[in-house]
Amino acid sequence: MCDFLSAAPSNTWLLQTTINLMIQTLNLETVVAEVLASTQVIDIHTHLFAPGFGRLALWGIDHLLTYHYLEAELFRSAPIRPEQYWALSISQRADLVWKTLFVENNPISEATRGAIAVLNAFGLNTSERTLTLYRDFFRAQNLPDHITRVFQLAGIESVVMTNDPLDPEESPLWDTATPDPRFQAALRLDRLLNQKTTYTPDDARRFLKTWAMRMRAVYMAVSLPDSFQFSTHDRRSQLLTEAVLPACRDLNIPLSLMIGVRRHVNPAIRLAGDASGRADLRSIETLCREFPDNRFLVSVLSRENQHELCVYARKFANLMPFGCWWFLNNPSMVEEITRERLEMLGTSFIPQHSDARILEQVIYKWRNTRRTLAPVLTNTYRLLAEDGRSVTRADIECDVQRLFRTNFQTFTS
Ligand code: RAT
Ligand code: ZN
Repeated sequence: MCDFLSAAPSNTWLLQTTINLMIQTLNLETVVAEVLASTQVIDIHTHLFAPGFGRLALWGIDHLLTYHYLEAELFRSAPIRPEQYWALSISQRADLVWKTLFVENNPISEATRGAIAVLNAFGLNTSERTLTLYRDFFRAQNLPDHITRVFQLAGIESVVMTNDPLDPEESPLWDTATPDPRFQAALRLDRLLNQKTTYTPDDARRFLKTWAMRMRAVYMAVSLPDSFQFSTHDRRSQLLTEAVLPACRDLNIPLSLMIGVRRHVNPAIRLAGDASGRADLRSIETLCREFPDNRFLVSVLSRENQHELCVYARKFANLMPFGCWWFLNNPSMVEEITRERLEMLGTSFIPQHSDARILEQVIYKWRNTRRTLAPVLTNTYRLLAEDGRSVTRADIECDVQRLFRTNFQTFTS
C-alpha cells in the first residue's frame, strides 16, 4: 500500500473521499488524453506551404534532417566547419546529420527525437544506418495523399502559413498557387518593418491591404528583436502606427507580434544562428492600451518574459498570448509556461503552434504538445475536484476546443 493510504487517518469518510479522488484522477487522465487526441487542432503559426507553392512546400527525409534545429546540434557533435557543410548537397548534408546525430549518438534531444517519432509514425524502422529505405519510402508518396495522412496523424485540421509579399521567391507564386483551405495565410511583415524599404506609410498601408485581401490573410505578423521598443520616433513604430495597425483595423484582423529574437548572432550557421533575449514588454502595454480597436496575438521567446505576458493578458482583452515559441518548444518549458497560463488566464490563451517548416514535423510537434499538456490539464482538474467541483468529459471537451481551436477562430473573426 502506498504511503499516502497507509498514512490516512482511520476516519472512514476521509478514506473513502481519498479513494474516490484517486479513482477520479485515474479516470481523468484517460479522459483528458482522449479529448486531447480527438480534438483537431488549428496550427496557428507554421512555415509550411500549400502544395501549389511548389518548391517552397518542403517535405521528406532530406528536408526533415536538414531542419535548422538539427543543424545547430550537428555543429556541436561533428568536426565540420559551417562553410564545408554549406558546400555539400542537401542529401549529403542529410546523410551527415543522420550519421552524426542518429547513428554515432543517441537521438535524445527534442528535435532528434522528433525525427524518430516521424519515422515511427510511418511504420519505418528507426534504426537504419543509412537513409536509403527512408528515401525510398518518401519517394513513393503522392503529395496530396501524403498531406492528408500527415494531417490525420498529427490531429490537425489546418495550418497557418507565413507569407511575406516582399519575399522574391514567394510573391510570384501567388499568381498561380491554387488555394487550399487547409493552408491559411498570414501576412508576414518582417521585410517591411525590419529591413530598409522605401515605402511611405500611405504606400505601405495600401500595399498591405491589397496583399492581405489577395492572400485572404487571417492575421498579419512580425518577429521583433529583444530590443523592440514601441515609440513614436522610429520608422518601424511609424509604419506600425500609420500603416499596419490601420490596415488590420480596416480588415478586422489581428497583428501577431513575436518578440525576443536576436537574429544572426552566428551568421555562419545561417537559420540556426539566431538566439533569444529578454524584451521590455512595456511596448505591449502601450500598444494594447493605445490601440484598443486592434487585437494582438503575442508570443515571447524568452522564458523570463512569460509571466509578465500573462500579467498583461489579464489587463488587456485585446491581447492573446500564444505558443511556446522555438527554443521554448521543449516539454520542460511547455509544461511550465502552460501551467502558468492556466493558473493566470484559465483557458483564454492559445497554448501552442508548431512552427513546422517541413510537413511531417507536425506529427511529432503536436504529439509532443498533447503529451505534455495531458498531465498539466489533468492536474488542473484534480485541483478543481479537490476544491469541490468535478468536471465531466463535456467540460474537458469544451476547454480543449477553446485552447486548440476557438480562441483562435474568435480572435481572428
Ligand atoms: O522556429 C523557427 O523555425 C525560427 O527559425 C523562426 O522561423 C521563427 O519561428 C519565426 O517565425 O521567425
Ligand atoms: Zn516561425
